[in-house]
Amino acid sequence: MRKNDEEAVTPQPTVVLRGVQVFQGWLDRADQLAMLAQIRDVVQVAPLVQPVTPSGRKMSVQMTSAGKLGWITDRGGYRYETTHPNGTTWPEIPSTVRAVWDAVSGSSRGPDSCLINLYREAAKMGLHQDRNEADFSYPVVSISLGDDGLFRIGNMTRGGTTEKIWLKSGDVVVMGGDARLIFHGIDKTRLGSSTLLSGGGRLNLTMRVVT
Ligand code: MD3
Ligand code: FE
Repeated sequence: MRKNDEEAVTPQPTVVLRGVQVFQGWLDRADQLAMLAQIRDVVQVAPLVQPVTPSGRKMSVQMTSAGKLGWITDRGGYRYETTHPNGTTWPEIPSTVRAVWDAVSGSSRGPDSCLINLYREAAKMGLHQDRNEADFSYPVVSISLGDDGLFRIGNMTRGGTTEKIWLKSGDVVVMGGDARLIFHGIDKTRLGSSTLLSGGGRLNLTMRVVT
């Protein structure tokens, strides 16, 4: 489709791994800084917390959310809630973050939730599926900011071979179709590989339709 046509041009991923689409360098440095400024405003209202799994293990990432619903975990289980553990309503999803959803999701419905994960030092995330949402026909869109993260992609069931790709600051990942229920995780981050975050580390923003 030509650029001036009314319907949006469907962007093409730079890499596709097992159906997971990676848009490398989607955001330039100025875009990333503008997004980071909006994330700072979110975190002032809804501070990052160190979550605990239902079995009582501390997660190594720090988390908060924006949007109508936020994903939380504690002794009570994995779930979405309408408020932060401190009782405040989650802030709105920042406009720069929402704009990425609109550009790459191919979905006419907006996201209910934006999970914000901060990886500092040795933080990582084990292989898991995202399945706390009601309808897996909607894609998940994720944005990487800051230090590089080693993203691991497995299969629709646990076990089997995996593939890895380093996600860099400004990369966008879309998991739609069959890839929506693929096992995935972050093995490690490359500390100091980016100067975007003043305290160092990696930020990941993940947008989802929940209900
Ligand atoms: C593939 N976060 O919060 S984002 C998560 O970088 C999560 O913080 C990782 O996995 C992070 O649940 C990976 C990329 C991602 C997000 C959701 C997916 C990949 C996905 C859902 C289905 C398949
Ligand atoms: Fe996930």
